[in-house]
Amino acid sequence: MTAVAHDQIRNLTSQIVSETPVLDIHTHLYAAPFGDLLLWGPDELVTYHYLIAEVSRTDSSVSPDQFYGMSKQQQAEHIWQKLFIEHGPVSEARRGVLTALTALGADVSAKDYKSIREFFAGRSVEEHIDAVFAAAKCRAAVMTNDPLDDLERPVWEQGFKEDPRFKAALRIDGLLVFLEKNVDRLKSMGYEISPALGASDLAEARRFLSDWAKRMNPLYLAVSLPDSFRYPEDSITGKLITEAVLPVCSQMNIPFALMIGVKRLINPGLKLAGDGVGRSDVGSVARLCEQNPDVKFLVTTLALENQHEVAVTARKFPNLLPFGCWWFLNNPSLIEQITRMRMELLGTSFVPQHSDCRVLDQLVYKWTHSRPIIAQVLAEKYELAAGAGWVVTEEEIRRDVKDLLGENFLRFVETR
Ligand code: RAT
Ligand code: ZN
Repeated sequence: MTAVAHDQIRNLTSQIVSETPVLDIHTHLYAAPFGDLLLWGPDELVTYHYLIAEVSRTDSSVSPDQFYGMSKQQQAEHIWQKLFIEHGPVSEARRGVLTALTALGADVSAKDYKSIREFFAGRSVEEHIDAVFAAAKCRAAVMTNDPLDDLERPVWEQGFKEDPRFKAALRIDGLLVFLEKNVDRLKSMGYEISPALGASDLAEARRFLSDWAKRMNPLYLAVSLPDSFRYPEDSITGKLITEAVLPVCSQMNIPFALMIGVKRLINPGLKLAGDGVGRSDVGSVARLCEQNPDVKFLVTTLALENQHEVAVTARKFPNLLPFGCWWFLNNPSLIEQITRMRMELLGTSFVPQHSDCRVLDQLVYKWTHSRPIIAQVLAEKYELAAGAGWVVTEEEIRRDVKDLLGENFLRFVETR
């Protein structure tokens, strides 16, 4: 055992957090065999929907319709001009672009977007995946896999060579939230699920979930739900959760991930960039955990106001694992506040962050930005323990960091 001197705790913790490989438990990335579903490269990076929202309020001379009518290259050049050249890149999403470009070897100092684009030209996707995973020190990223996506489904049906850096998660919004839109698609896939949700529809929904869980071997089933979500609830979503999702999760021992608090399309013209946030009902999470002790729940909520209640609820339910600082919470000041509060209430028994990357290159910035914050909070807590007489050892720090950056999640998934 290597005791760490009080004045070394901070440096050593930072070093360990910065070098420990992370398992990223929620992304929108895909392995190479998924083809165009994997977004990568500078044009995708600069047109991330977080930046589309920012440019729409910074430059009103281009309407969202006009913006979406541009080519991807024109969109990227427009965003670069408005958000980087005409105004300082001080928002978290803009800083993220710079961090990623620089870490991947591009020179942003000339502020010339075309030369940055040029720098990446000619790379293969495989090379880029290797470069990004190495720079992000990421051991694996969990995808968001939707069997109702017509581009994605054939890849699963045909089969592909697995890349151990990409893990599956079965995303079920198409069934739980958008069933009405998907009745015909489900039928063409061999599942008769009418929104009336009679006994046979529910049996079919269970069959759909378990067939696809067998095919994908997902680490969890996942859904993103509005702030208005309640459990139990007499709605299509509520019935499907109670009668299909929970039984399948329990039988197959797969956790159910709920991402709660999105207000979809509060500005529809902005499309993917048009979603907002609302406060969720954490009492519903407590009821889910209490009434389904044999199901494991991964939960993240979008509103800052919900974070404390979720952490307190997790103290009461070992089958609840809070994760990540989701979307609008993925900002340094909020990550710090939320991580400190979670650590004070839960020790290390939570998952401090996930990236939510939609573009491969973002993996670098999301982790480069979060790691020092996690390290700082953790180091502060070790220093306090040391102040209270505890001899902090390097082994303890390494163990706890590994837990926070992946092992907590894996243990949770694996336990019965
Ligand atoms: O963070 C995001 O990019 C959002 O658009 C959503 O994808 C959200 O994370 C989700 O998974 O629904
Ligand atoms: Zn997401």
